[in-house]
Amino acid sequence: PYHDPHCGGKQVIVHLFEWKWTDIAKECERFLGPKGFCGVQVSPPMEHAMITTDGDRPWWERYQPISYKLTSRSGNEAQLKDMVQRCKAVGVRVYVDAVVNHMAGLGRKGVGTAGSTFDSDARDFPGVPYTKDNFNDRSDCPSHDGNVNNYGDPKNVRNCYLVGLTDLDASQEYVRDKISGYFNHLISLGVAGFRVDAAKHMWPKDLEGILAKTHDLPEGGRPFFYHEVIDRNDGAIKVNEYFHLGYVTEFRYMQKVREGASGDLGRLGAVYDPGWGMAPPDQAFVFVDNHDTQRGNEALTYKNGAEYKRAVAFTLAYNYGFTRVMSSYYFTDNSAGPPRNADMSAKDVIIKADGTCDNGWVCEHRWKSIGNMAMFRNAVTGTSVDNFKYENGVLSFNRGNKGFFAMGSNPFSISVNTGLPAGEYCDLISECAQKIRVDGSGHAQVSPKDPTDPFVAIITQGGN
Ligand code: ARE
Ligand code: CA
Repeated sequence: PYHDPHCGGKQVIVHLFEWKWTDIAKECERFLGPKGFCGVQVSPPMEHAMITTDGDRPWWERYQPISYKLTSRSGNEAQLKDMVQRCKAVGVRVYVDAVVNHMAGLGRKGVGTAGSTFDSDARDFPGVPYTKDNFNDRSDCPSHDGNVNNYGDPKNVRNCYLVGLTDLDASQEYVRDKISGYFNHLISLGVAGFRVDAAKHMWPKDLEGILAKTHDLPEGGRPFFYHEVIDRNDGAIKVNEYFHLGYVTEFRYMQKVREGASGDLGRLGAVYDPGWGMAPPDQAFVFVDNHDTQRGNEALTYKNGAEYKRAVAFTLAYNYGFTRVMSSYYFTDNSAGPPRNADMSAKDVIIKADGTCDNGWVCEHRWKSIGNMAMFRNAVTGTSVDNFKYENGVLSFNRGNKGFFAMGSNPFSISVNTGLPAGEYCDLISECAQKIRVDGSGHAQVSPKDPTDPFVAIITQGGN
């Protein structure tokens, strides 16, 4: 019931990490709508702590809630509402990163981005309000120091403090009312769904209680939910505990796609490994990297260039899971916040004449072999992967009789059975700068238009 993203059957969302609401509204209108994106995951919109480290404001301050007032580094409520509505008007929905497992970390006190006071050690958040009684305490948490430190014990994972973040007791009706009230407020503004941050650290039955109090969308239907549950078969918490509550993040996909895209591309045919406990395609929420893993060394990221493009383009061409594309800013320091002005506000996203971004924003979603694949994914929905083939460094397959995709580690020219009816089709990657001619037997001569971007993608519907 929580698996419909409410975007007219489209299949790809993009995480515009740390973008301002005013920039997201423009991006929906000028790019995401026309390119067929289903929606945008936005950074947490609630009031958060303001943390200064080395004269900078780290991105992760936004994962320390102070209240559910809608003023954050990305903008205020009026700007949020305007963005949500303008995106919706061009067919792009907004999904909110919902930080509801906890409030700000121990040792912090002061004023949040909306002006509310708080004192974490006293568990006092008058902007909600939450008081001491609304939090888990040491008697609920089997841990020597009160922190999450034993992933083999669900009670430790869910009742203790994740990196010292004050953990809410969501078994209380009062806490469920406050969290669902936050969701309902966002739904009333036109938001279509939620990423539940740290869902692994919340009891599924507490999420059930919160979702039971969460309204339908104004146009009807349950909001879309996807839960951040990191499961690599290495702890007590399994993704399947959350299947009835929405999609679950599938971190094993991230690992598999990295292995495949960095080496023998043929291995990409085995990215979905049910034997490893991976969620089935209609439950798995997949991505090549996210805002956490792009700061570690386990995922491919924009810094990997060609390998990264292969991983993302493949993800969008294939048939596993519901897909999210990452869109970042350049960074070297893992804590560094978004590109900012002297007054600490985030810089505007600037679009250059060639369609790429400036001012410190990477905009992976605008790279041709990524941004143009949303249309491909939409067009081939529901078809199988056929003629999967890896030969001479080129991976190719078709999606039923609706689309054909090829990529290589190097430029290529292949004669291949595309599985498509005869016709002339626009190559989506080149934005129709070349057409691919398929003969009566389904065969075509296929090579990338731009040898530095070795991908070809064609679709039968709306693609010629
Ligand atoms: C910051 C400081 C800390 C400080 C804390 C409290 O870095 O030193 O103690 O504040 O003051 C983000 C940052 C954190 C940051 C936090 C709050 O990443 O560094 O802490 O914001 O500002 C686990 C969880 C998973 C979580 C990851 C990071 O299961 O839910 O850790 N991911 C989400 C978000 C993060 C966010 C939070 C949760 C908190 O995506 O961006 O943190 O809201 C194994 C386990 C996983 C575990 C993983 C990493 O794989 O199986 O469960 O993930 O290791 O530990
Ligand atoms: Ca918890």
